[in-house]
Amino acid sequence: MTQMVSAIPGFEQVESFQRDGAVVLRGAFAPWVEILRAGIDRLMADPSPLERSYQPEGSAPFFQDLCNWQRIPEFRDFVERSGVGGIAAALMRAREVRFFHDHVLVKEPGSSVVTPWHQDRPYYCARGPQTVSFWIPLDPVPASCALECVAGSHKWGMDHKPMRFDGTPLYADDDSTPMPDIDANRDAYRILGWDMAPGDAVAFDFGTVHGAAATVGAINRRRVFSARLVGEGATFADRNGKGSPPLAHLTLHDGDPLVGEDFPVLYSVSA
Ligand SMILES: O=C(O)CCC(=O)C(=O)O
Repeated sequence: MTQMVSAIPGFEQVESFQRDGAVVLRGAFAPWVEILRAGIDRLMADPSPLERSYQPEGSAPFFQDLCNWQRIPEFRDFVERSGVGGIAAALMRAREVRFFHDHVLVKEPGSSVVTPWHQDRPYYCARGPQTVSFWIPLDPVPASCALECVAGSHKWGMDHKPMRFDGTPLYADDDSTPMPDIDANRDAYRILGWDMAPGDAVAFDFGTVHGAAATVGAINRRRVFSARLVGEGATFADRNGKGSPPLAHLTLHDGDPLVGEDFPVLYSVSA
């Protein structure tokens, strides 16, 4: 089978990812735009049980669904043939890379839903020293409603209190530190954001603080395919049934190596 493999990031991009916890990769997945769009059409016509969409009154929908790569052929094709594992390996400086999960986020123009500032790490049912998500827009997205990342926040040394996107805490009696009010104090942070073209990607660490504006006033859809991967040493994290993704069929225990057919090895260097 032929591969449609994207360019491996260069030294500067790897340094930026390591230092800032986020980097933009221009055109990295451009050959995959039409394929992933077709996959999203297929998914939206037949969402999974994990679909969770938001549509406040008067707003256009924000569709989300995850863990569909084994069911949607276009997504499986991307996982197996895009070379995303090699790109992740370069950015994380990893010797082995596993796929963690896929996540589709479609904000229709006119969605009032703001993606609040958060880190993914305290939500995920995986932890590890090497992590990366690729946020891949399939439409042009101006910086005003694209993903924003707080540079260096993956090295703040803490996970902030995970909240549901409706503003309630995910865990009762969670006394961990709340996320600071970044919007009230934007000048205090180095906030990274870019005008994005279809097939570009923002690669960011699971610990990086990130968010995205609403699409009120946007002229086109904001279809995003996100691929999340881990390097060596990743383990299963038991979050008392509230971990994301909610893969209820897993038999792993907290601290077990993150292995199994849900998490295929996409890249490996033998010693
Ligand atoms: O696309 C968005 O609005 C948010 C994306 C996000 O939070 C993520 O990919 O982890």
